[in-house]
Amino acid sequence: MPRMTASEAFVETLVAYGVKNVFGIVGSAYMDALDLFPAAGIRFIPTAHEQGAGHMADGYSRASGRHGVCIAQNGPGITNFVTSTAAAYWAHSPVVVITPETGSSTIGLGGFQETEQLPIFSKITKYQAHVSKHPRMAELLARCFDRAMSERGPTQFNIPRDNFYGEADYDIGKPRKISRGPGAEENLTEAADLLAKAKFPVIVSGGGIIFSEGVAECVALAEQLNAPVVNSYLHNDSFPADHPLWCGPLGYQGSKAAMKLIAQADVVLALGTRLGPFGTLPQHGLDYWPKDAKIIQVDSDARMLGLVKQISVGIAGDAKETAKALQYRLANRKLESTANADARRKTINAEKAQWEAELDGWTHEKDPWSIKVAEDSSYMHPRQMLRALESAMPKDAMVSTDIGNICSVANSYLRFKRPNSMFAAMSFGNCGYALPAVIGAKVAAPERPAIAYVGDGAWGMSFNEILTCVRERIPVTAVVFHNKQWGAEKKNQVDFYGTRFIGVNLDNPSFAEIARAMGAEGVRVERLDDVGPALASACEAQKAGKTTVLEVMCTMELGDPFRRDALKYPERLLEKYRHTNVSVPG
Ligand SMILES: Cc1ncc(C[n+]2csc(CCOP(=O)(O)OP(=O)(O)O)c2C)c(N)n1
Ligand SMILES: [Mg+2]
Repeated sequence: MPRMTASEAFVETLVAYGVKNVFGIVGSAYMDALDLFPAAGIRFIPTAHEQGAGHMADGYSRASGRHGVCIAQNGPGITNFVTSTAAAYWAHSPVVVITPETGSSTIGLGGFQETEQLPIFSKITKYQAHVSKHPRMAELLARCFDRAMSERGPTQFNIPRDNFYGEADYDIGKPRKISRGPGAEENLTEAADLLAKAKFPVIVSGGGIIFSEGVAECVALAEQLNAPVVNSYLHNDSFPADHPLWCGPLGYQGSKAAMKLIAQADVVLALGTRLGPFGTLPQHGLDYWPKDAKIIQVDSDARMLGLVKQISVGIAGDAKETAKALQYRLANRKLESTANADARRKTINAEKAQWEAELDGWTHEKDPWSIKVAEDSSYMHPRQMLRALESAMPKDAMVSTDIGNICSVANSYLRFKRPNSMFAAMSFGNCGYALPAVIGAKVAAPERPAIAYVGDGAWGMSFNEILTCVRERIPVTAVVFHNKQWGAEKKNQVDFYGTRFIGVNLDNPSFAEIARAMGAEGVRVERLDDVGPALASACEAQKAGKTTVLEVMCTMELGDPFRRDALKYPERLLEKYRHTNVSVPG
């Protein structure tokens, strides 16, 4: 065990785990270690805000399949990581959040930049390590890396800042790749029996397929069963969209073809998905979840099995390994689904064709409020604009999406041929995710076009990171949907609160001009015909190191709301508020 300083042990552990990029904002707390980064071959990427750094680490890990790492100053720098860590938690991203803490000899005295940093993150991390003595530096940091990967989520490395100093004999860890198996024999046999007898099997391909690098195995199993494959919510890149068995995503603003097909299933194989409640809610008026079907759920976390949906068989396994094992068990067996394969293929094709035709014809939203606001506007219908972006999408693009009405509607228009291509804000659903996430993704895959879809409200929370793109020459394209409103929330006021608008209208400056002032390119797009060419040239400009903000002018029309499931019409009891009552339609 070589003798070294604690800072050296810290940096050497990062090197041992293959860390090449660390996102953060400088701070005295870890300056002794930071000073070593260049000599260690680690790029420190300074950001505009620590939340941005956390999302970048998340995007980096999602694009690369490797760890993302972020670091900041004790106290306020660390509390700025809360939202990004929660987002990474729900995206299952292996982000190592390094949180230097106030010095151990003065803790509790209320000195400078002090707060208890472990309780804050206790519910949004998979593991927390606290370095109480510097000789444990390397051991605990290595554990944070291993657990982030094996438990698929952020881990926290909390270190009182004085523990960056001192000497010891450190044993530098090596990454431990602990593979999960396909699940228990008896569960696999049960699942294979159900699948062999299924007349209309449907596969849900989830994030676990991406994380386990199991797309090829999922494709092989789908082909063996002639089973339509639907993507779990916001994992549109979990199955190749150009495959004949691909049917599109479930969930909010997802594919009607996917929903209508899964509704007919007698057996559902949910591969690598927790079947989260928000991702399986009724949509487009379709209550599609097949209540009488046998459900086989595969998840690497046994606690997710049967948590949300009733299941017939639960398999605690690695999605890829389970898909392989099932394929093996089904080979040379008589499969009921073979007999009617042609008919089912026809059904799949017909549903897909119908949905495409519906999308082509769905040029604008058809509710009375949307029709009225669009009539008075010369700007673009969001759906037409999203279709134009889809057609112009460059090959091999990575797209991050924010939380908002237009970003959500985009779900139907985002198709990918390969995994690690779509980075949505997942179930934590925080506005301000998409730009920093795609910046991190671009660092991980500089050769791929990187595009963020962001609403104008969410843009206000995150456009500071354009500074990072320019300063650090990380070229991305941001498509900002300028509709002058916090649209997703306004939709609730339209549908449930008698179109009384409170806090939802946005009087914005020109985001294209702001982008130019920040040193990026800024382009305002008002006409549908200009959308595709603008996206293409902005992505081309990435090759020359240029970041572009496309300010896309949209009407105020709004698609279906997020939370129809959770809102009620107001019913006030006090006289002074009675005028706000809205009577239930119909
Ligand atoms: C951090 C955060 N704050 C508030 C919300 C609640 N919220 C959800 S969608 C939304 C509106 C988004 O507006 P915008 O980004 O302009 O997109 P649009 O809906 O107009 O397309 C808000 C405020 C949230 N999800 N995250
Ligand atoms: Mg908006």
